[in-house]
Amino acid sequence: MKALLVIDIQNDFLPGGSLAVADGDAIIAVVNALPSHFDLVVATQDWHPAAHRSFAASHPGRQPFDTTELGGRPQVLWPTHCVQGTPGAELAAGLDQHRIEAIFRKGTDPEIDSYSGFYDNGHLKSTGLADYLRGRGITQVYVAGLAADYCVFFTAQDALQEGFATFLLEDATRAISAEGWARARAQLVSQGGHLIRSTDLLLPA
Ligand code: VGL
Ligand code: ZN
Repeated sequence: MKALLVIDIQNDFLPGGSLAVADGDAIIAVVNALPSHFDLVVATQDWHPAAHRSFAASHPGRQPFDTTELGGRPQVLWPTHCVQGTPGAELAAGLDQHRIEAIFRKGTDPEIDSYSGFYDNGHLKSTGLADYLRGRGITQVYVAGLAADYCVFFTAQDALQEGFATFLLEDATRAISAEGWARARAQLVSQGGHLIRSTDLLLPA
């Protein structure tokens, strides 16, 4: 059984948003065409409290995209984004949500960031996504959404680690940093992940 994970397609990650991913809106039509190929569609939503420690605004004197440490881990300080209950945190209006059966929210603990849909960045707490997928008989996970080099990458990496056959839909994602994404995609391939395009879903298996 195959699941599509739709990662963080939220207003703040789209052009005009506070942590806009260049060309991020271009993936929406691609993602909207995917669900018919899947047994299950699940979404994630970055969902931060207003004073989240990953925000530069929570660190006086620091600027967005500076790096620091948080809980002993390297941390990029982000512009304030995806604050719980704000328009920027909503899934994109153009995203077709009718097949989305569950939405896993993450980044809710103010003290730790959470890129992956499965675990926080310290792998301290699970969102329950892995058990949910296993409970639905899922063995193959396909990942799409934003941003390629952060939440999509870490979600795909955890999916591999959880034992799912893992496919990243390259034309259904966009990155914050081209260099970061180049490193991340090489890492995924070295860990056994598959990089595919949505048109590959039309080919016989
Ligand atoms: C993301 C940075 C901070 C993402 C979320 O969805 O890729 N990136 N929070
Ligand atoms: Zn975030």
